[in-house]
Amino acid sequence: MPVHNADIAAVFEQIAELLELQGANPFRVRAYRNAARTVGDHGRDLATRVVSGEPLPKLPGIGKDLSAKIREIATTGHCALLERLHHQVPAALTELLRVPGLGPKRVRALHQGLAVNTVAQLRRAAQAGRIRELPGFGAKTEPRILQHLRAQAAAPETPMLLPVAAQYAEALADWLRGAQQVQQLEIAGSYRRRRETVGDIDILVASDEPAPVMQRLTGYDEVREILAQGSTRASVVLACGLQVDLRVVESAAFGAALHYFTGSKAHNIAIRKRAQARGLKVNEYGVFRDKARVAGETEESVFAAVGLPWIAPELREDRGEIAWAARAPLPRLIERADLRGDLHCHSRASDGNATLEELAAAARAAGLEYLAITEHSQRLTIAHGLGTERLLQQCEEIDALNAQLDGIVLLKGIEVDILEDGRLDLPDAVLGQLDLVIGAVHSHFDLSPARQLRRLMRAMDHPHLHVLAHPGSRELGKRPLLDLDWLRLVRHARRRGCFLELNAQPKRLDLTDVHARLAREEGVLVAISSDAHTVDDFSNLDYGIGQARRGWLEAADVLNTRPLDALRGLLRRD
Ligand code: DGT
Ligand code: CA
Ligand code: CA
Repeated sequence: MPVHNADIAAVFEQIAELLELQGANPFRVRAYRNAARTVGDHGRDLATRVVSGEPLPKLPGIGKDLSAKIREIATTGHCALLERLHHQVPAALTELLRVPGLGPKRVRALHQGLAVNTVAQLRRAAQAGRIRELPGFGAKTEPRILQHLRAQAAAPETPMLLPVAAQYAEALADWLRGAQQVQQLEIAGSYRRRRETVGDIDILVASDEPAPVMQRLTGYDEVREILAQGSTRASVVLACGLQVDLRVVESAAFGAALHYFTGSKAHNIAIRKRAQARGLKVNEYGVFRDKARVAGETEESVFAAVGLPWIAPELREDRGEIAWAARAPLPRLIERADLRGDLHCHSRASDGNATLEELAAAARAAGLEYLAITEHSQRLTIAHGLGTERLLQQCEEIDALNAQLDGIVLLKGIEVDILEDGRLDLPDAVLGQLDLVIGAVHSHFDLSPARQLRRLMRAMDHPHLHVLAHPGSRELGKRPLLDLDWLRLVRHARRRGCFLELNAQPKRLDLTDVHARLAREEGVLVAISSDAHTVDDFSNLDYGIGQARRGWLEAADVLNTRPLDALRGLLRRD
């Protein structure tokens, strides 16, 4: 069974959690967590290299010990350290870490003080009012825990993040392309629409002879279960839990099938209605007038048959794209090559794991002309946030580095914490010396909607704040979007000359597609930023672009498509 980077990353992440629960040295924990991120984000399968005898590439933060673990996992599929930790730490304890407000320290306190090892025991302890007796736990914790457990029971399982699904889907697609008689192959569905999470993978193949590709799918060694199998369609479940639907059609119907299986369902239904009004029928085999197929070989032909230009997959959500396309040109959606810079990243000075030089080189290699260094500020002690002194020292380092760098300019920035009342975590005099100030919320996510809005608006009132970073504070699968009046927030940003970030970390993608579109409509520029913590993280930008396209953004709607001079002009706030 091949091991993917995501599998190795998952092992390291589990090790980090278990070590944390044991109260291990925080540096050791951080090393595993950073390694998980580095490996997970790495573009090529490390296991393939190990198995084929190639040396591992030099990866930041991955020394001898971690390299040996990567080899171990790649060749055996196991990790002895993880297994040892599993024996030492009750397995269900890691589940308790998913409960908001419960970090490793508190989980350990629950375990040691109340013998709470499982979610069920946690619920009983909360119901019995025993948790408030533990030192460090307030009376508010119990209702919060119970509320979370109720919500969790009601919520469906979290779907897979797009880049994780991509690792499995692209590897499988490559394998299937090796089958005889495959004329065309596309991954359709929510994956092609670049949705932030995908439920399952839909693969579409054009072929006059379906049997070889069907056999190649069921013979794939990651297939765990075959759910359904016919002569032209199959559904399987991969070892990672991801379901894959394969459909094989003749070339003459490929465009129609691609359109149908790309969806969304709501978009398809709207197209079908439009076709009906013209006396046409649309299905996955083509567009038909009576019995005659009038279109179907390409997607363009399908759209043209119903009087429309081709609509990019990212727009196909039945959010007005059809009516728009019928009367006016659709936006020219932004592309990755339009980005000239990146306005959010972290070096080793806070919680990243690369040096300034390494980040600069990686950003330049990613085709960028400028990169803002935006460490965390002092309040965020777990992320080694910078106070005034360390920040000013970093500014000097950046000046010195810029004097040597070629082809890229580093900007002096900060990701300053927005405090509970909307004040910023560093003095004005310091913020005023920087090229770029982005502000972000990292605490007090549960204020009332009105107070939360006031907090963010007050932060934007601040004369030095340029960009509101990850404005919705969500983490997919972990923390929902802030409950806010988004229209008021966006309009306030426009009034104040602030910009809104679309944080491109795959677990954030915040602004969401809908809110990015709102920003465009209200005339607020969006910064698409990687929030890189490692040199590999500039690949996040691809996912940010996907989300921006889902939000109808053009290059002109995005702050960091501007040349550096123009950017500096826009950052002047008077
Ligand atoms: P997912 O997998 O939940 O992330 O989302 P999708 O959009 O990939 O949905 P999926 O895999 O259930 O179906 C793939 C596409 O097939 C979907 O986007 C549109 C099309 N489709 C599925 N069921 C229907 C249907 O009942 N009517 C129509 N018109 N299209 C459908
Ligand atoms: Ca799907
Ligand atoms: Ca499907």
